[in-house]
Amino acid sequence: MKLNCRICEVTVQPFMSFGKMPIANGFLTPKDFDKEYFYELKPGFCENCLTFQILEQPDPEKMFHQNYAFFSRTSRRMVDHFKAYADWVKNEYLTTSNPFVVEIGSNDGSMLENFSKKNIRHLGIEPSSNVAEEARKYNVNTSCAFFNLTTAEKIVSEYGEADALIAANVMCHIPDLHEVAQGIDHLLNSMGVVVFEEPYLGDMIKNTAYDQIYDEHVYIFSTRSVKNIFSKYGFELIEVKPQPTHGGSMRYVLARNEKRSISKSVEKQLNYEDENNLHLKGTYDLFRERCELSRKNLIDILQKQKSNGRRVVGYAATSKSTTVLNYCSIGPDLIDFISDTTPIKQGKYSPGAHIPILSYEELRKGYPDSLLLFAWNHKTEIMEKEFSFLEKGGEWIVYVPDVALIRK
Ligand code: DWN
Ligand code: SAH
Repeated sequence: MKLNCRICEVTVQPFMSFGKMPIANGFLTPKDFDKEYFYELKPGFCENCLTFQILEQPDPEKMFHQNYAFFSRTSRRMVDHFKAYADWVKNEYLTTSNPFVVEIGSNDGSMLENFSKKNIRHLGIEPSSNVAEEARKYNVNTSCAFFNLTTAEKIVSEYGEADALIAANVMCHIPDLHEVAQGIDHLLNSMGVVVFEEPYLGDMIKNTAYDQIYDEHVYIFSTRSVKNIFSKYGFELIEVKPQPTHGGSMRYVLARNEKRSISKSVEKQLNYEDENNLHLKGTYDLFRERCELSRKNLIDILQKQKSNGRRVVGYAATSKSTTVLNYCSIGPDLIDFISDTTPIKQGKYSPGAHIPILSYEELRKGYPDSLLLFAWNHKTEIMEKEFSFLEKGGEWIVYVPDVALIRK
């Protein structure tokens, strides 16, 4: 089948396939097992516009709806991070007398509540109605919609132009970035800025963090790809700032051409990407080989645990874990259950692999021999919370950057 780049439309061949995948956040009950939806997860790298992307994606409405399972507030450190992010945007870019800021993918309002508390005019655009409803409990003005040109037109007619469009972990979820760029162009005033941060391609490749690839993440951006995409719409990249969040992210700042000065950070990051061969196809062939090795090592470790009669429980039913469990064919034979703090996931089963999801309280009733860390991006926060697990002789199984056991 001929597949085209979503950005520049040249033909792109997938460099690997992770096989058939379910909806990453499609937690389900046994009555729905036989109707479960699958698509083929196959990433490709466009050598023309240098954008890393998945070549088949389920319709957005299948992923983002009234039962969306991810709530940003499940990580205390992310809540702190969003406060610092919001303060930074305010200090750097909201310098007019009555600024207006729009966030897309505002989820449960963890970012925008920081503007709301300061009485700054704001609006969240969030298509998943359950998380949008949660945001309203924090006095966050939220509209339930997908961001596109039509949404931007409605915002401008109701509120006027915006000083900043901000986002975290959502730009990489939207297949039609041409519409997004047109919407942004319509929405922002002449000095307006776009600020967003997303998982960074350089970190994903360096750490073999293949679980960043799943249905919602249609793109994994590099500095070069972001610069290319938005340059078609009269926006230039004026700053990049690496972030430690979600296992390695990048914050991008864009402004209309020649309106603001360009920081040296952009050139520096572009050089880093060239030095690390992010523009070359061969990099992705090597990545595929490391994914295959990671899969082999993880299955080996879990099978050894099983043959030694050791009990393994998964820690956090992340979206990322759906790729790992299905790519490695890990099921309830190897993992007893996955513990997760999100009520909407509890009592259900993991997508595809059908491992039971139980509450955190269930885990605390009696630690297993081993915990498989699916939320490796929140390792610091989780290790602090679970220090007694290692003290009591437990061991962590981790797989990013390498498959390994952590013991006291
Ligand atoms: O881009 C996205 C990021 C921001 O969030 C989305 N596409 C979906 C989601 O990805 P994820 O599910 O991989 O996110 P996290 O933040 O790695 O995982 C959150 C899950 O982990 C939640 O279900 C809660 C759970 N968790 C837990 O059980 N105990 C998290 C922490 C920190 C904990 O201590
Ligand atoms: N910004 C939050 C949530 C990230 S999860 C955080 O970083 O924690 C991605 C979010 O983007 C979901 O809440 C999803 O419903 C939303 N989303 C998906 N497509 C969107 C679109 N086209 N416009 C706006 N939001 C979208």
